[in-house]
Amino acid sequence: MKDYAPDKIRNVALVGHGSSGKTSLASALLFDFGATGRLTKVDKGNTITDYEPEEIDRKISINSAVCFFEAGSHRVNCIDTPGYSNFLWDAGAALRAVDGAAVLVDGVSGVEVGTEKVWEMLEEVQLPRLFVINKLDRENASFSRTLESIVQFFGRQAVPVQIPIGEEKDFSGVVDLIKQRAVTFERDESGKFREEDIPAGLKAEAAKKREALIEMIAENDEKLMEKYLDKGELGPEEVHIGLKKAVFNRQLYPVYACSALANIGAQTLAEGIIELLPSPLERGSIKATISGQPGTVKLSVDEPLVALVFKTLSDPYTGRISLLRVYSGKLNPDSVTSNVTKETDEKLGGLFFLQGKEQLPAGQAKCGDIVATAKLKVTSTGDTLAAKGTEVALPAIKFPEPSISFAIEPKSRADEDRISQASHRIVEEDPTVRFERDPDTSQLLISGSGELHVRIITDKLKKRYNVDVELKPPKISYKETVKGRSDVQGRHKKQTGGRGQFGDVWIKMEPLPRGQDFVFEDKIFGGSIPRNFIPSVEKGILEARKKGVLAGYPTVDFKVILYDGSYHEVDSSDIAFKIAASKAFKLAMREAKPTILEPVMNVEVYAPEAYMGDIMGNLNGRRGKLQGMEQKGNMRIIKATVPMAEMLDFEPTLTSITGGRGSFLMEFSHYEEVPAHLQQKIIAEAVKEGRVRPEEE
Ligand SMILES: Nc1nc2c(ncn2[C@@H]2O[C@H](COP(=O)(O)OP(=O)(O)OP(=O)(O)O)[C@@H](O)[C@H]2O)c(=O)[nH]1
Ligand SMILES: [Mg+2]
Repeated sequence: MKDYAPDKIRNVALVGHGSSGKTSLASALLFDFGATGRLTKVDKGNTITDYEPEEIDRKISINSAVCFFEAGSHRVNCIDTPGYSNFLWDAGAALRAVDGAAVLVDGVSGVEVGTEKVWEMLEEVQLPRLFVINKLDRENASFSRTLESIVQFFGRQAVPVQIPIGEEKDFSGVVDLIKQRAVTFERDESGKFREEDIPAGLKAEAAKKREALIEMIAENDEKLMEKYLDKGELGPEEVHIGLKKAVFNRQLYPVYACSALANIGAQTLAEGIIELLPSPLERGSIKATISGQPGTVKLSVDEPLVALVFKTLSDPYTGRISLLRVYSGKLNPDSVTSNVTKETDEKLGGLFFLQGKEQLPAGQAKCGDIVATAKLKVTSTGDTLAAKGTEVALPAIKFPEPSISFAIEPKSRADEDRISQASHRIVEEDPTVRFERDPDTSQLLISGSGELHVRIITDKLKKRYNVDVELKPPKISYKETVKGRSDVQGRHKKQTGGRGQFGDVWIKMEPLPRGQDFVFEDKIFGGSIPRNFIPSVEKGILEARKKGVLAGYPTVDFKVILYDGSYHEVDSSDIAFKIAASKAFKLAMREAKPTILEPVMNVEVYAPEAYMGDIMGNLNGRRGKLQGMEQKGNMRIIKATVPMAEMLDFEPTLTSITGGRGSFLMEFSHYEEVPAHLQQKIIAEAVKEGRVRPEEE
């Protein structure tokens, strides 16, 4: 394979809301530049970057996938990232491997909730970026309306460098405002194009838009501004350099027009990626911690090795594959590097470039390259590998906490035996999944960032690891607390021949504000309970509080004051006081108006205005409380808090209300009391599950 110097490499992530066309765009680029022999399609399940069975089945991207194409003297490494909210964290990790991003926006829907989320992630890593308005061939697509929505959300720095020729079924190419030419594509998906003069009908608009673009470029550079004011125009070189600089400094975000599916506009976009996004060398440097101090790493082939593991793939056959971005220096196959994050050495095996799942041997990797290596021993996603003796650690990659749990039941004994190894493998690849045992029911719980996420994990368990499990309904993490005060005695006395058991405590219980968990206060004076037994009382309560008296859920937000008791010279013991305390806890809780708390989520719904009434009505029915409304362009944003238990089936409902034009995100907010009539149901359920017995003492 041809060797590309770092200044000839571009590393770009394709990011955007779910279904905006990232994978289709990657397919078009790979085909147009000869990396594939045919135009692959998401709907045919044959794309290079959606190769996992779970992706092909569902026609969505679940994992970021690396691919590349060679365009003239340049090599462009593309990371096709997932846009669906459950998997957006993986797009965030991919941003750590690239020097720029293309943000895709659906030309019919405009900016959606996922667009905003990827934008936040881009802001965090401060990457240069451009916009691609995609799907311009679709009915109701509009470049100008979508641009308006982009400007409303992200500011007037989003500036078109193209205008479309034709729209909807007539979309056939673009007018390039920079090079002042028209590029029209064949309508047969071949990607063949002709360069022509700007069509007469678009000349006036193109001239106006070009002037606006040149003004924006000049605005960001004093010298160019002077020249522009003087001459009323800028030379081609000045436009190029000025625009490139403004993109690099995130002062401008060029906007492109495209239909990935019809293969129109992908090549003109590739030109933009190569000409306007920075090479690894142009990026200059990145932040890092060097010997414990904040510092920067210079991006150069001649510096010592610094590389980031931004993703791990795990396969039952090939084992573990680590994907690396080399930021500085060179990486040789079979060399020993230092895993700075884990403070130990790591020996590498062979190196290869990835074209989707295909592995192409790489002789060496260097500054700017994205490579993979198999079977690293200690290294996991987010680790920095550096030359031995260098103490450079790149910032860690952030992963979200899971927000939903389901109980799973292995279908057979054999499945049960295999699950532990399989779950280990899955977590290695996807650090946002958790496998845990519920301490109360000893059921195995699987937690992830959404129902789809969890369903995909169970698919993986079955298809890749041959573990068949049944997914039970999701578990809501209820908690119990008290609303009133109580004052009770807990007494444990047993006399069965020989030495007896005796413990006796008096406690008061009172509620604490939400989020304060638990406080134990010792107010024993005058030795009614000897000091050495007091820790046993506390322990007894700590153990007992794991299960509330209503439905057996953990208890929170209350205080226990131990203020009196009695003991027996011979029969009192640690265990007797623990039991007495546990009895006292249950009594106290029963008498202090116990109640059940439920997790409440912050929910943000994005949808066109027309659907607002229906969405609000629906959220109302889910016990939602409206927190605010915003308008951005033709999009309305509803912010509400809604109990998690009511949100489990919101997604299909929203899709059906809005015909797929609405989107939403949710995250945990706080705990709140469950209304009384619903508490009865939770209690009945707990009795059925054997979590509590109705007459339990
Ligand atoms: N009409 C039209 N359909 C498109 C275009 N681009 C993509 N699609 C369709 O939109 C759907 C989603 O396309 P994908 O390429 O999978 O979108 P994505 O952004 O990769 O989606 P995720 O990875 O799941 O976030 C598929 O059915 C595509 O065929 C386009 O330019 N025009
Ligand atoms: Mg995709």
